[in-house]
Amino acid sequence: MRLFGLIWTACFVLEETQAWGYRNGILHNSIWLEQAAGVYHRESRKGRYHLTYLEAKAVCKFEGGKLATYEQLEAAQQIGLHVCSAGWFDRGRVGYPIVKAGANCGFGKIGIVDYGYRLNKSERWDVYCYNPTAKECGGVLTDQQRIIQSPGYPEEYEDEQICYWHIRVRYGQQIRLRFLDFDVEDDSVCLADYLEIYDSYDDIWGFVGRFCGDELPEDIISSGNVMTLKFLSDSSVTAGGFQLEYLASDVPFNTSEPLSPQLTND
Ligand SMILES: [Ca+2]
Repeated sequence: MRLFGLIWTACFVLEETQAWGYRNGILHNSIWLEQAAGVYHRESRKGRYHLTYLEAKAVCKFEGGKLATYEQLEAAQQIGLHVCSAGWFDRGRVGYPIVKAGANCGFGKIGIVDYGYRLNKSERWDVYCYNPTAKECGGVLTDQQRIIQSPGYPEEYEDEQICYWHIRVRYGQQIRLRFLDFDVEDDSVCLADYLEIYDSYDDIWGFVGRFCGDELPEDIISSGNVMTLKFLSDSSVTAGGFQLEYLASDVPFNTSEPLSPQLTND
């Protein structure tokens, strides 16, 4: 029985790994897409709502974590985790965290939308895992100002990295990105390694640009209070990596101003 379990897990994980990749022109990976307080949302690489309770457990375990508890999900929601997809969490419960009420998600509710303990563990949902130590890259950033670096910076980044950073500042604020250092494997159309910037909650809408090479990109200013950064490296050739700083502001940015608040004595 134990051996069967082991084989099952190995087959499941292998299948999950193979299903990784592009779907509808979008590289599909949600491991680090949403993460706060060690909690992150994960869907099967086959797509949304494909995981049974047993499979959901295996996904979290494979990544060194476990199913999030209701309390952990609640703590993550309180610092900004907002995912419009129901997932398994500890003890066979299903739900999702909502920060901003919307017509299409959460029935206008803010907090944990709770579907309760499911009797049928073969139902298929996404999953919410908890792993406070595995944050290699990416995450949800809610600070007013912060430095973002490629994994391992100032060392070279590694092959096959996928990081998502979600910057979420107060409603009504704007975000300005300033690049401090930039060196990503160069190719003419940035197909190998790249950093992409989105003026939105995800990597589907609001595409701003894709960057590679060693030319320092210009400052980028958001239209709203959220931005998404995605860094991807392929299986060969790395480079020095990047470092950038973001700053939030209550008043619209003047494009001629420097990003950092200048501390002067006057
Ligand atoms: Ca590369």
